[in-house]
Amino acid sequence: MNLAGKNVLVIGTGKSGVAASGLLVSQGADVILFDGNKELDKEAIQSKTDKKVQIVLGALTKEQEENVELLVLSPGVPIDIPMVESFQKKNIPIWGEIELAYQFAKGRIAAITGTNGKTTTTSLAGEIMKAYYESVFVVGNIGNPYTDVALETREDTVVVAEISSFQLETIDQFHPAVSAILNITPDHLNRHHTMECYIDTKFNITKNQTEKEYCVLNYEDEVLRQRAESLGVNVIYFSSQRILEKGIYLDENQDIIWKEDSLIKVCNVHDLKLLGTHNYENVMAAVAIAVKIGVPMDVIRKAVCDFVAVEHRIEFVAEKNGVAFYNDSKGTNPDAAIKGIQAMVRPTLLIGGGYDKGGDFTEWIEAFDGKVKLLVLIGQTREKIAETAKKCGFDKIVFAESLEEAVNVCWQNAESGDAILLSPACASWGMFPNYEVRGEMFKELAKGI
Ligand code: UMA
Repeated sequence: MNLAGKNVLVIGTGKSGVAASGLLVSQGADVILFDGNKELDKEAIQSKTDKKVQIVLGALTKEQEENVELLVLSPGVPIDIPMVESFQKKNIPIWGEIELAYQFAKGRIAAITGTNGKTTTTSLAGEIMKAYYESVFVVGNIGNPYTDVALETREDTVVVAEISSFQLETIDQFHPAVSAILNITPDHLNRHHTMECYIDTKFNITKNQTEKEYCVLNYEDEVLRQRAESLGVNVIYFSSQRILEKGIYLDENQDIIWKEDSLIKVCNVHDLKLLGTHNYENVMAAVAIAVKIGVPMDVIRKAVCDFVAVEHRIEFVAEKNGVAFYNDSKGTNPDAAIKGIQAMVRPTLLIGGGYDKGGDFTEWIEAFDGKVKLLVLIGQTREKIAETAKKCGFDKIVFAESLEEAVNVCWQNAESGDAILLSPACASWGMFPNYEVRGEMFKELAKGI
């Protein structure tokens, strides 16, 4: 689409909206960058954007609304809010920030989605690509808007993109050469309403792929396996539980094996700096993606063995008087937080709770498995989690008003040999702008003790 002189409305003044506005202005569009939150600091937003971008907070005028020719949405903006629906009714094209970037980007894309493991897999796939290709960009939900770099991409570029379900709601022609869906468990049900809708949205990642291209799927995820046959794309499975006829799997010797025409050992899990079966799955997915993009196995092997865990994901922070602090702020849903508690090998004082995404906490509490000495709850979900915990027979619960108070309560109750783990099973919103800020604060508090 030629955007010169077009009136474009961008909703959301976070990272994505700011980056999208920059790309649009560079293409000659007249841009309004809008945010529903009228309390935001307009000057601060303007300072991050081109001065040609008009910032509007709270509400648009009727004239501004009527002139819109293209709508660009930040990931955090649902497509079913009245404002977006009113443009939909007028047949105004609606692109997500990812779609906008795609329209102007060159090169091949490896796109990764799934409920959990996306960031680790994306980072690792990015590291593997960087070890072999000259022009590589790691973008998307990982925190780097694609629109920030779209114009720097070339024909030989490889873009590794972490794509959330929010971003998949608003793609149109976005077309990865290789896609991956790591797993699907309940998350973001307040946004997608039903599990069915959430699953459909995740599968959007393959919608423009052809039978010449690849989608990497977890064989052990029944939802993924059931849908695989109806996808018009080559499926490559990974499995941490069984030997596959074709694909990539973990064998009885803990070797990761790539099996296509012949059998190739990638590495043994003891060669990795990542811990836990969920991480071996992430590694297998990243390897499969890299093979299909065209990276030789010896390059992959070295990059995989050199890779260290990403920040905020079961990250060791410090040890004080024999008490270890772990930051798992990225445990933003029950399934991710289950991995967090499963990875603990010490009696654990666990900090949980946050924004309510409509999930159920039963399986998370059940995964405590006698390891949790004390559960300190913060945020909007604390009553809901406490009720669920009590139903499951767990009542060593304390409420705290802030993360600082939660850390102090844990510290006062900890003994040498214990772990203090922030793994909230909830998004940070309401108390923090994002999980990174929550994790950073936890690390500062832990180090300050
Ligand atoms: N806003 C409105 N109207 C609405 C909703 C939001 O105006 O109806 C405004 C808010 O007032 C706010 C702005 O939109 O000022 C925020 O936009 P945003 O939420 O899209 O935030 P960004 O800073 O652009 O960050 C987004 C992703 N955020 C979300 O998906 C919620 C970031 O993922 C991503 O890193 C970033 O784009 C870069 O592309 C974060 C995330 O929490 C990490 N993702 C979820 C997850 O991983 O579970 C999906």
